[in-house]
Amino acid sequence: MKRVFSGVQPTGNIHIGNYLGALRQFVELQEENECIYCIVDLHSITVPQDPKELRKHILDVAALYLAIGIDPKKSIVFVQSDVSGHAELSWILTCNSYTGELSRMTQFKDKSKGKESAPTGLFTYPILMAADILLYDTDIVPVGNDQKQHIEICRDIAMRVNNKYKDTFVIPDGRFLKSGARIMSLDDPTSKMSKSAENIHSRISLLDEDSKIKKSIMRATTDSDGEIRFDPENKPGVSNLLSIYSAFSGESIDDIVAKYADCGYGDFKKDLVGITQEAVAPIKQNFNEIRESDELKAILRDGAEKANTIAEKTMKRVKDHFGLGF
Ligand code: AQP
Repeated sequence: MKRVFSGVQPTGNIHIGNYLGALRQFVELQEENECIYCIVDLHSITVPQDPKELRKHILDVAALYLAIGIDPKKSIVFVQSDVSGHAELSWILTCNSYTGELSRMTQFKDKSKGKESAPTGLFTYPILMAADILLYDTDIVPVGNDQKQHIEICRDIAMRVNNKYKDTFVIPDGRFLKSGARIMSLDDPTSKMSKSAENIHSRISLLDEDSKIKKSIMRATTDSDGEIRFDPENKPGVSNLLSIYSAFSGESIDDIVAKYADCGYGDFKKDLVGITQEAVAPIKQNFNEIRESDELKAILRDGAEKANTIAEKTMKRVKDHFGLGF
């Protein structure tokens, strides 16, 4: 049995990119592994958050975890700031990482673009993520493609520590899906779909109303040549819609292209609207029931207790190996 860890930032409603790239793996993996799923609130404050909104989003993400099928009897579900080991280990790893390697992270470059000075937390984000993963002796990290670089730096730091001190950390592997690992923005298919993008029609949230899903897909950016073909370089908009269609329906891209060979974008988009609405309908229904129930907070408290028991063991080992304390 392998140990699995992953997390989502409570920076807004989970969108279909988060779901197709990462979250649907969470459900599948819990059947045969020991899974730990976290709501990474400490990561979310690397950019300013409204405290009231943040609290709401933490519970929304927790409810969405359960709504998509994460079973708290099989998996540990908890909030990152409830386990102090994340911040503690993060500092120890900070002392074993270099500004050079952090400066190469594309997420930092993107999020700090055009700013003379960026928040330090944005710069050290990958170290906190490494701490999240290493704290639980994680074997597998199911994430979207955008996290590849962060998994690499986590592995580098872990190997560096293992070489310098006694064997301390398990070296984790990222798990990336073939289909849906990078869903692009609907209004600008050259950048990834994101929770915090200003235009709400750039994404589809798992909690969107049917009418909003329809509007966002029907106005999604395509191109003027009218041919349904998978060509991410020259036809990023159509290719992105084909990826979403394939990830939700399970049909191969080639089969979908053949099916719509004689159709225009309008017919293809209309069918994609139906497929997407159908896929998120049960999640929305489950979410509304779970979000209102008293059980949600009890599940998070129980999850934090279980996570803390594992984290404390790792921290004891780390402190022993580093000679910290007495
Ligand atoms: N567009 C995407 N396609 C596929 N997977 C994606 N993920 C994120 N965007 C896509 C994966 O979802 C998981 C959770 O992501 P996150 O909440 O940690 O933060 P993020 O990567 O910063 O996601 P957003 O939605 O873009 O948030 P904001 O707007 O706040 O920056 C991760 O496994 C991620 O790979």
